[in-house]
Amino acid sequence: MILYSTDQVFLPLVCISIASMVEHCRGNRPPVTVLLHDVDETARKGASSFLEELGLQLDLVDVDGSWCQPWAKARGQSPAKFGFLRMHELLQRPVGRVVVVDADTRFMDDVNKLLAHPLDGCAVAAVNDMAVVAEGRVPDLCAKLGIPQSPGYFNSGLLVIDLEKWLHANTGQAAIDVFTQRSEILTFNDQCALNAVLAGNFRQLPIRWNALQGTHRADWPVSMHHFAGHFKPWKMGLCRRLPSVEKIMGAPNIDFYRAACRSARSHNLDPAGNQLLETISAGLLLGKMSVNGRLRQHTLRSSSSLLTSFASQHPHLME
Ligand SMILES: [Mn+2]
Repeated sequence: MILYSTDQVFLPLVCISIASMVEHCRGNRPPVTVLLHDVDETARKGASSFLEELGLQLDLVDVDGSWCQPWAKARGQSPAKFGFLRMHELLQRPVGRVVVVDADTRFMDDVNKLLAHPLDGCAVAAVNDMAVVAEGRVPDLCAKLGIPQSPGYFNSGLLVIDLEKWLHANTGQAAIDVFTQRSEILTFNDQCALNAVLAGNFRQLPIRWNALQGTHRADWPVSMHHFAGHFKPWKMGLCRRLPSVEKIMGAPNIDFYRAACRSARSHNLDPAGNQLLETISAGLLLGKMSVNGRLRQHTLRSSSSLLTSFASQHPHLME
């Protein structure tokens, strides 16, 4: 089972991520569940007609996200971020393993490999967060969460979960309890909460499965792009044509999202959504300054020597 949790704004990107996943499936296509938070009828119909063409076993599940208020709102977060923590109540078919995926992702490899990946008795497998590595923040974040520095701090953009073990350890509820009881330890929301609860008890996946934009070197292999950084290939307005910006996002990714967004729009799904303002401001001085700032930060991160030392210390994660 592949699981996405979204609100209306990110629904088009979820559809695009699913399309990229299907494109790279060699064997069976795993069933897909999308948890929908505050999605209106037009967008729901658009998503189901877009996804219908992919020939999937698909469950679109409407979720009432009010259970995580007021703390989600207080943190400025959409309830969609937390839906997967209660997935066992929401999934509509029996499942052993769940791959939880962010909306801002593009698959380049067969997701069935993750469904078969050994978990060595762990409830969760995930990829070390290389942005956190690049910025040298692993020691501080781990200390704040009260967890060991090894095997490190993972990114929650892609999680492989053994549902039975996850339920047995009450992992989802324990992460929810962090929000209501220990929220002062949190820096990155659900990601920090899960890292705190698992306390290093996760199986490390090769970093190719969560290739974070901005900290993934051009010569490292990629099984899934994660555009969590400052540059989004589906937006950026005209700035995406700047050679420096295009180089970071990768021309093939820009082309992929351009075509995918066109297809989404033909199903009445608008990936630009509320991003019109950004498109307009991108041409203005403010936009240019913010792009320059992002470029500076990108250069700092991507040239960090901590990335190279991580790579040499963890050769098995670089394959
Ligand atoms: Mn993300």
